[in-house]
Amino acid sequence: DDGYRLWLKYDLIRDAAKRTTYAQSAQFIALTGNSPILQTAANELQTGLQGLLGKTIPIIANAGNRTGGIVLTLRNTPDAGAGTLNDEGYQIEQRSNIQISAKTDRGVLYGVFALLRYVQTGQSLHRITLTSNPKVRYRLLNHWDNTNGTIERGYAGESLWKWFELPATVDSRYRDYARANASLGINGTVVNNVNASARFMTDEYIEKVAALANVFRNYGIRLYLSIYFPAPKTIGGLKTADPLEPEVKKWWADKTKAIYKAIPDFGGFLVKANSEGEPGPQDYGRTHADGANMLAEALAPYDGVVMWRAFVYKADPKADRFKAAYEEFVPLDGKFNKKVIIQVKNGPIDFQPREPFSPIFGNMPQTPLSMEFQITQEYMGFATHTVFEAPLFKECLDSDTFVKGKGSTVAKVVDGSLHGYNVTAMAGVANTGSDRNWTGNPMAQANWYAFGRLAWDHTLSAEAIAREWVTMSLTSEPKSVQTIINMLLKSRDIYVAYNTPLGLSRPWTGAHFAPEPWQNRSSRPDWTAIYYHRADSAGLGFDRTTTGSNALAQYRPEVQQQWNNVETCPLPYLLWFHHVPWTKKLTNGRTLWDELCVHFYSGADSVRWMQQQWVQVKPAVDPAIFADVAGRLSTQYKEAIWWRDAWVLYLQPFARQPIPAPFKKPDRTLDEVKNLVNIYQMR
Ligand code: BDP
Repeated sequence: DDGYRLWLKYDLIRDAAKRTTYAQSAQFIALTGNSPILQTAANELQTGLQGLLGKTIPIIANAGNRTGGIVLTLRNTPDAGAGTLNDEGYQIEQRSNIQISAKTDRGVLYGVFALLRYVQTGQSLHRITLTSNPKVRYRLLNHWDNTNGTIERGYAGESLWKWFELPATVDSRYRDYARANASLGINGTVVNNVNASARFMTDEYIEKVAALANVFRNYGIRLYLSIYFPAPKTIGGLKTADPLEPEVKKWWADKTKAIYKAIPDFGGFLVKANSEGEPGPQDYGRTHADGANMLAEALAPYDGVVMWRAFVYKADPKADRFKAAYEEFVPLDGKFNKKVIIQVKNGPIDFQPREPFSPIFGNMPQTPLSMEFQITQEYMGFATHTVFEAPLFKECLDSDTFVKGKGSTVAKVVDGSLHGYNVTAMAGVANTGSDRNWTGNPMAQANWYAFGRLAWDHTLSAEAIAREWVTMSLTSEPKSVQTIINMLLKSRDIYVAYNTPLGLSRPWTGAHFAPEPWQNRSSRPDWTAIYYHRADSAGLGFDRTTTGSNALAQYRPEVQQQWNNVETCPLPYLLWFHHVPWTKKLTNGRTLWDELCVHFYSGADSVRWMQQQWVQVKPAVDPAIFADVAGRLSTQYKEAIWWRDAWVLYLQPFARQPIPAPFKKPDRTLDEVKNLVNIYQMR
């Protein structure tokens, strides 16, 4: 198995009796109504059942008096049954037939995938009754793909989009990409990098992306583009890109019109502006709101939105980067056009393996906020380390902001229920590429899966998501399923333990892969590692209490209380908020130094444990996938030790403490580790 089919394997169910039972309720597929998406839904159901049950189920136009089939229906007029459905929700009910009904064809498509998931995970269809609505409206992948085929922070090959061949040649893989996303309920995709090329606004590229949109449309997926803010200058020939200049507004209005002509269901723009060197409205003395609103006005005649990113931080040597996005965006609350969604990374810094939730969540009650997660493992071992991200996503979504009292979770901010808005969104930076198995590491498919499922329903548990994914993708043998779930659920904490335990963050430079806690030189202080961990002879960690940067003040008092006392701060967040003396006794009785060592050493050892778990499932999983993952785990083990040694050897001279028993001193020197990293960074 080369992994290409992802979780949509549709292999024959081995148990013949089970097949017969399913087949009794799937004697035909009746499709009333017609639209390309409904056709997609019927075809997908037919293909899926053909694989699972080993027979071709006929698609008929009308069930008439027949029973024992599956009926796909659109209910445009709300009735008792569909009353609780939103535009993309579905209802599945078994009466004399299994009815899959929805208000829109997309809802029907999502219902079909839900039914297939039921069968794929071995659940009974008898008397099935299921109603499901997506909790957020815009559920998007963000691809950081460039015109030359490379992917920023992509670890699974080249871009899926073959720009040189498009629009004349349309790779069949685009369709499989769309299927996979639709099966999760993802309904939009930004195809190009947030560090955007202006070329995407040229006629040449609009034609190319339109060819992609034509494929995606049949799966209910709308295409979006990242824009380069100064495009009116660079490709439009204007002297300025000032968002308040009439000629600039006109340029964007005309451009938007041209895009909608080519792509009538175009989704809108994603914008990275005045961030990490990208130009933006501030270059003209304007605000983020001025920039975003100008684009929103260009989109006014159409059903499109602006997703404006809040990932900003100025190069101020005295500033705490943690506070930057909040400081720039919170004052703008209420100043954005209705079509603007502010897209906020889950944490205040940058997709670290563990971050507290961004304090922007909850603090812009008048502005829809989109959650931006990073699926691609930029900071989590690329495609070699196995890190299941659902626990990370959940940890953030379930965090309580307390802005409207207890229970004001980040998820409720994002799904609009806390502040009562219905323009809601979640975005995941994609981990897909041209590798045959899409994600490089077969286990990383689970992260794409988890993002999609949580964007649909953030109340799903990480365990439930893992169970679905493992059962559909790897094996249905119960003991092995449990072993893999167990391993997945622990994998993120294991990574954190050897990489950034106790609230450490960002111990690296450009590549974001090799350990470099010693890295102290860069064009900006906040692009060094020492800026973040602040190791010195007194202790370790970033003081963000009132004696330090006071970033904690950006949270509600109840949240501050959880974190602002070094005596009671939960250990996973300790060094995010405190500069802690090396010999300080922590809540569990160990000193900081000893506790760090426990994490580094046991983290690395736990990768061994993961290897042992994986060996146990060998008989139950496909040999090629088994070998692929086993190989990656052995690399991960080597690299976990590398991380452990780098941290321990680098921190020990500050801590001036022995490595506690039973751990053994690394059998290499700090210089040797540094040298390894230098060689790694060479070209
Ligand atoms: C950082 C990445 C960089 C992205 C940036 C962003 O290293 O490649 O461009 O995030 O999100 O983490 O804009």
